Amino acid sequence: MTTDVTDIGVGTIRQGIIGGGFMARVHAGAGRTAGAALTAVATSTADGAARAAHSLGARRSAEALALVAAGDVDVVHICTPNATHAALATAALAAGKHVVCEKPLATTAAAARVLAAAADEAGVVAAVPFVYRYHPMVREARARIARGDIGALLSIDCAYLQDWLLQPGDDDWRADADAGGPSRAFADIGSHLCDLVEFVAGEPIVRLAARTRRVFDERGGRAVANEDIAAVLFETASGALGTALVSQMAAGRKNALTLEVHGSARSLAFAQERPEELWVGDRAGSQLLLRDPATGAPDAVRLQTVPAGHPMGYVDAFAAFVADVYSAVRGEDVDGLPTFADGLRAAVLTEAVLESARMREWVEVAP
Ligand code: SOE
Repeated sequence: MTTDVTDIGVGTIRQGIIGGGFMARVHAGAGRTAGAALTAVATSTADGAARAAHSLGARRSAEALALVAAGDVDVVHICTPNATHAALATAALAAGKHVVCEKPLATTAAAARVLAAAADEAGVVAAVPFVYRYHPMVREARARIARGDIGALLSIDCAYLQDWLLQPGDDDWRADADAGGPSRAFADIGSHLCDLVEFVAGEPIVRLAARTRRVFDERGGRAVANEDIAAVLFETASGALGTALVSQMAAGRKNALTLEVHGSARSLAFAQERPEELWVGDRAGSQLLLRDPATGAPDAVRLQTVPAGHPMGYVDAFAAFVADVYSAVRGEDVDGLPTFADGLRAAVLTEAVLESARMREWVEVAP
């Protein structure tokens, strides 16, 4: 890592962000919390970049390809529409930069595979924000499963439900297959869900059967070619059976990611909108565990920045993710960092879902 010592501290990581929307704001805030300096922001237009640089507090605006090569940027954060990820990440890796690329890493598994290989080759830190891994109670669930608390894994019941595309007039670039890719609901939020299933359960999904549904063929006067809803049956390596419902049209549900894992001894349930809690299901009496750095598993405790009773949430999880990226950039070992290999995994699962839905068949997924 090179550092410009003229006006920022030695060792300060210099962040460059491409994109000016909601996620760019989240990445900038998380970078600030992690002690980074935001040196440059790029968007698709010079005016947009200047506005975004001002509102995010960057030192300057830039053009995207200039930003990835800039000498005053150590880590490039890519927060642009899905179809642009692969080219920007490729350019950043070629310039020797560390990269944080929003999910989906690419709109095809083939392109994601090339990126994962390029990241390995470059020997840099290349991460994808599967940010829900960074809720302390998710780490608590993962640690309990790893140490055998729930017994043998039997079944998994999970969902990711939103309602922001409920109406025919609701539109977004994600609904445009050219910008968003061939999958929408699954690539956008189902990818988070599958990542969490495999991360928490500690085993891969090995086969799945899916149906997808597009409720409106047109949004914003444009033809829609990707799905609003996906329902998936799956099986994990040890034979656990799972169900996953993914929808951007579930009225009243805003960001309802839920994961419930059933073992031969106990169950565990986490709900993203109630991130301070982990439900421990037991036939002899269930418990609602509250986040508490005094009692948690070490990996859950390390992500807690405030004492029990001071609610932590999405923004804290994102800050913890970015802090781990920067620790990895400094050469430290961090457990559970989602990398381009995990981005590739999500792309493979997304293609398996589309293929199964198209063929109306179970599809094998290589671990
Ligand atoms: C929109 O569906 C969105 O912002 C996703 O893109 C994010 O990944 C998810 O965390 C929340 O919903």
